[in-house]
Amino acid sequence: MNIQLKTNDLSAFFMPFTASRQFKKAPRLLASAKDMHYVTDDGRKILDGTSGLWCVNAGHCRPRIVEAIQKQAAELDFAGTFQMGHPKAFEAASRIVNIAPQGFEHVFFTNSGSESVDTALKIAIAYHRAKGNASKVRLIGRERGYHGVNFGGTSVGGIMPNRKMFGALLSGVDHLPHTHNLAKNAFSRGEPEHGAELADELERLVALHDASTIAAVIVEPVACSTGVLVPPKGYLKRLAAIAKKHDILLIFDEVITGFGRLGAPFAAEYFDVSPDIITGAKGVTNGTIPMGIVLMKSHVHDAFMNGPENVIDLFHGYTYSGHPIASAAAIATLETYKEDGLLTRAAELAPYWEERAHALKGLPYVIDVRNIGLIGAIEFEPVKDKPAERAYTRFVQCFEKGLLVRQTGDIIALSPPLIISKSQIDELFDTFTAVLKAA
Ligand code: PXG
Repeated sequence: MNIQLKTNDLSAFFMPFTASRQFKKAPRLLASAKDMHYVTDDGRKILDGTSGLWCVNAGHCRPRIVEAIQKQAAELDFAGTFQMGHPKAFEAASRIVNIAPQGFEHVFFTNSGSESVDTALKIAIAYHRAKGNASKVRLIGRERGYHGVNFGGTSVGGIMPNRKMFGALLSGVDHLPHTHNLAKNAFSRGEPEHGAELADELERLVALHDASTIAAVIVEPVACSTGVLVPPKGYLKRLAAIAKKHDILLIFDEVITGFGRLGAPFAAEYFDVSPDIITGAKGVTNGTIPMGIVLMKSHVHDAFMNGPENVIDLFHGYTYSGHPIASAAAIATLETYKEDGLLTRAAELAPYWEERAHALKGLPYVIDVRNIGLIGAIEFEPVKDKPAERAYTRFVQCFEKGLLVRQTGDIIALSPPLIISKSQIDELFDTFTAVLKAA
């Protein structure tokens, strides 16, 4: 038995999405956080330019949320929601539906974005079957899409390294092309001009497979994980029209764009597009307690309400669906968002954010700047034969200078908490500019 457990031993934790041997030689450890900042284990203050992992929309350790979690843990630690219930899960569901886009009247609870995506895909297939269209089973994703890491989400996802190690994945999946086009759209402010016609590729897939075999198409309204691909003007509307025409359910994966990131509660409202299903997670509890959501319109939900009343509606769910502590955290999070006006605050900050982001044009190796809402991305010219090296080096240099950014490939993504002040936006871009100039 190991009785001399070393608390500073980093070997036991097999870290997710991490170059862990490199990391463990020079770890970056965060010990505490408050509002816009982390504090490292050696006491350095770090400006959080990424809302943790795109989740801490109201800033860190907000008292109302902390207190709600503490109180709930002492009052009702666990109660299931299979053939049982507890009040907070119903209250959280009602409150989430209250801020959801029009027509979204029901919510299924999960524990993560990945689970929300797999739940949404299963619901889409089951929906068609319940409506008597059992042949509608195919799922359409998009190249460069990220829908989490479970089998369904990996299958509809379009990021090669996330797929290649994991076998043939789900059958019956196809992909739309991604919308990234540096030649035509580099340095676009907000939605790029070119590429709406890429939505017509859904017609091509319908021609190939026939609509009678296709259950759903899933896209991120803004593809964030892959390095922030903002949809071309008109693209999402065109995609929605084609999906509707063929009775294909449209799923917006709003795990990142939900809860105010673009300046509207959900991206569906921002883009004025009405999907059938919306997946969410992250911001629903401000990142505090794992929780995911699958919002759906009544026609989707009601398709499951036609069987005998004594038979389970949907044979799907998780032990922790609607967990009491997550539910309490969600309620307190929504109250905090409301109190601080955070679900729309990004709209006020977006013009200033855009100005500061695009001022990076012309700095060494910067080949694109993209932005929407309170999201920004800077793409670098790769170092020859060393993909991702340029952006990774800058990520480390930013951290050393007290700024947390997120690196993916040769792209740096920025997505600060929605409470950020203008002077903190200045601080973020001043630090980032200094790093880029020094390189
Ligand atoms: N869908 C989308 C659109 C996401 O962005 C997931 C599903 C999966 O969520 P979970 O909770 O299972 O991780 C995500 C997650 C990054 C980054 O830095 C992005 C995510 C997660 C971690 C890092 O880009 N997105």
